[in-house]
Amino acid sequence: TSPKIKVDLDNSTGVAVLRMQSPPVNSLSLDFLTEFCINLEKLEMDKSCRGLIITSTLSKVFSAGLDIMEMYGKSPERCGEFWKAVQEMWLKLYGSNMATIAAINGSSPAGGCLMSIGCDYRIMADNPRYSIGLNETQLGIVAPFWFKDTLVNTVGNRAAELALELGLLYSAPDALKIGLVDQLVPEDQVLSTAQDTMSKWLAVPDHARQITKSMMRKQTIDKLLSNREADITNFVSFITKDSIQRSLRMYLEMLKSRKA
Ligand code: CO8
Repeated sequence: TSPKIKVDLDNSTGVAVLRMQSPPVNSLSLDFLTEFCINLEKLEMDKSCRGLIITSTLSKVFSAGLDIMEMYGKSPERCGEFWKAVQEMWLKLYGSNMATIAAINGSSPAGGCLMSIGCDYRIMADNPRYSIGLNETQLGIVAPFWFKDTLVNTVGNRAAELALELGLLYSAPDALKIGLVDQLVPEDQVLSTAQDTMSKWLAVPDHARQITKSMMRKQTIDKLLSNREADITNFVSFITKDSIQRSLRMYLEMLKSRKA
């Protein structure tokens, strides 16, 4: 199978661009997440890499979030393995020592939004047709506490409460209004703006930036680290329930029928 992720590290700037290239929608399957984590780990250990930009090669979609097929009709063991990989992706990204920027060049629902808010800064294409948000409740599922914590850390408690309870997907302009993204730029400038912005982040001494980032995020990360097994058990028992499986099936059917 061809790689779902392509990484280019520019040794002169110390900036890596990670491109998600898994059609049709960069959904986060177990394979995708495993590949993502391996790449992140490699960059994290590479002393010459100081900044990471995450973007998509697909037109219109950054990432559709977790692969719903990984949560539908799968064994509890497999669901547990999948969830562990989702946790790992978030732990590695949210806790990265690198400066991280999401160059959001398309829609970014649910897990795609989690990946975006796991970065230090978000630049989104100024296209009202693209949306971003944690829409879990609309699928009849519940965003776990660490999704919630990451959102609260990004937009504050009240905006997070509204966003999560209603499962809101925000258009790019609305996402900017609530601070879910930091900047909108024309679609063809998303990556170049991310590169320019990165040079500002990298002008700050690494050690000071890293300690500060850890100060801001450590508590949130430690909360998952000390509850990892319980969080997996919780996910598996929730997602394998008949009622939740029915909700997911209805949502999948809705997704398919929408195209016609
Ligand atoms: N997983 C699997 N397949 C998907 C997903 C997905 N997340 N999203 C889209 N697909 C499939 C579609 O069904 C379609 O399949 P097919 O071609 O066989 O009909 C194909 O990908 C293309 O999709 P679209 O035609 O919809 O593509 P568009 O370009 O029109 O739209 C979007 C792209 C906007 C990304 C749209 O596909 C969309 O909204 N997708 C759904 C996104 C979503 O709601 N994701 C939620 C995933 S759940 C999650 O990430 C967090 C879960 C937390 C779990 C907590 C439990 C306790």
